[in-house]
Amino acid sequence: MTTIHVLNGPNLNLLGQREPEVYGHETLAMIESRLAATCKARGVSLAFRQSNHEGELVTWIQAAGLAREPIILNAGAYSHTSIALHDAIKGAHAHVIEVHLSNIHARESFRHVSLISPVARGVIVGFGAASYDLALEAFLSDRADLKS
Ligand code: CA2
Repeated sequence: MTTIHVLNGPNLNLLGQREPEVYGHETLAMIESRLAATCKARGVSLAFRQSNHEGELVTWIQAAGLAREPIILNAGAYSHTSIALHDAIKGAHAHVIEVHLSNIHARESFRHVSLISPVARGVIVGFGAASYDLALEAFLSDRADLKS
């Protein structure tokens, strides 16, 4: 069975507890349980993870990429800074949909550039927690990308 990986970067463990006006009221656990229900109904498995450590995200991206399993990635602030994550995606030929809860282009200028976007298959930003659901739907509706 195909596994879809959802990888979350630094500070996303705080979701729903602080800055709800920017990031909404849903916690990461709530997003995970909704995505898990969708995956179960559609016959794929879900690996949902969060880390505050860049190297751990690199390891997870490499493993999923080399296994030809798709990744939904919210790299948080590392999106704007991490050549390591960019190289991991490129090096492992990972199929990544980049997601952001907020519209990074409508915020501070330091958030306008993503080092993930040039190596992502697609980018979904600004729809709050629904950004994750939209990314999942994109993978599920393009089953050619999924390993059987
Ligand atoms: O909009 C997004 O999804 C971001 O990836 C969220 C990151 C931010 O650095 C990116 O520019 C855009 C921040 C995640 C931190 O989330 C928090 C949630 C609640 C309270 C504090 C931080």
